[in-house]
Amino acid sequence: MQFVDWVKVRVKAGDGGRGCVSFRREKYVPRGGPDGGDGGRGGHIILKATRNVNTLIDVKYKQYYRAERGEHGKGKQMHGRDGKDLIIPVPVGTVIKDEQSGEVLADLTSEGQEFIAARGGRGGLGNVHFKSPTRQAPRFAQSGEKGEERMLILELKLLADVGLVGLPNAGKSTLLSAISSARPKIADYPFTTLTPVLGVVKYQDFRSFVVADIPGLIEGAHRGSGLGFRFLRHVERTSILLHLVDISEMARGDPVEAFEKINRELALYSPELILKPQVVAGTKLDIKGNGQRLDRLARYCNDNGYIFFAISAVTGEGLGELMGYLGRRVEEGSEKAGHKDRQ
Ligand SMILES: Nc1nc2c(ncn2[C@@H]2O[C@H](COP(=O)(O)OP(=O)(O)OP(=O)(O)O)[C@@H](O)[C@H]2O)c(=O)[nH]1
Ligand SMILES: [Mg+2]
Repeated sequence: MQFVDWVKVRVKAGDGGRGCVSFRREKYVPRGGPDGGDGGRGGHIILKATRNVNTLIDVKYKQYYRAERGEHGKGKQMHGRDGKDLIIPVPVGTVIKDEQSGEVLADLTSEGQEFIAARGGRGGLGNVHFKSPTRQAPRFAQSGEKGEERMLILELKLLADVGLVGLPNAGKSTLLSAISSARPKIADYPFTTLTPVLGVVKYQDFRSFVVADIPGLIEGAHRGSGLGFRFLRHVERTSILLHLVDISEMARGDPVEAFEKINRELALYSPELILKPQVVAGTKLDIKGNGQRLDRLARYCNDNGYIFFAISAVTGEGLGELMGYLGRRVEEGSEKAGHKDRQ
């Protein structure tokens, strides 16, 4: 299925129903007073976060949502029925912005969270409200208020604890499939992963954290080269980046250069991203060859204050230590944040 994480959508709440102009008719009462009821409220447009959807694709194809109008008021002081609210399901992690001002209106980070994106118009008052000593028979009523209409930008930013970054082919998806039940596509060519994939890593019996695998990054990614840039927003909310570097004998180029190249792209994309704590893992330890690349990267990390692990997603070597470490870091991070974003 197509992964859609950015859409523009127009929403229009329901108009309020008209108030009613009506007069009582009773036997033996020749001139009954006004009894026109109020119109109903128009339906709201409500965005609701749910885990049942993973992308914004439905919203993208619909493009325009309109809620029901309120019913008009009726005689005998009867209120018109309110218009039905229209609830649009969106994935958890959807950020809602006003298209015109760019202002963030809401950030739906937990299951079931709702946001009224456009308010239904109030119903108009019926003529029963407009009777006064000098005006016994008001022949008018209020019309209903217009429902709000606005253009929204919806942006999905996945909620994960750890984001995997690295060059294409570094072994990100293979790692994710080794540590979680997620099954991202894996292959021996760059840009195998076309859309982000989340996996839940279980460790120490009952604990878990979420890892996001995104497409590989290449030089120029921040300008739009390759696929990576489009998906970097999905690691913006992680608390740690796990930076993977291929240290196998099959890899080409200098591992330190590969590492720095990715970091330059991250910095150019967003200064915040580069300030996130980074843990480095040299991958494909099972085919490390003479180990020169591994040694070079390990020494660089040591000299530059990066925590370094060497792993093989194929044999499982080093994975236990790395996951235990990441789990502890994620926990510390969420304690510091006072569990603000995590529920
Ligand atoms: N021997 C060995 N091969 C590995 C290991 N990890 C990944 N590979 C191989 O490396 C190739 C690329 O792996 P992927 O996991 O698809 O790499 P990726 O980083 O997700 O690549 P993109 O999605 O293109 O960015 C595949 O052929 C994997 O089988 C490992 O630990 N050992
Ligand atoms: Mg991949």
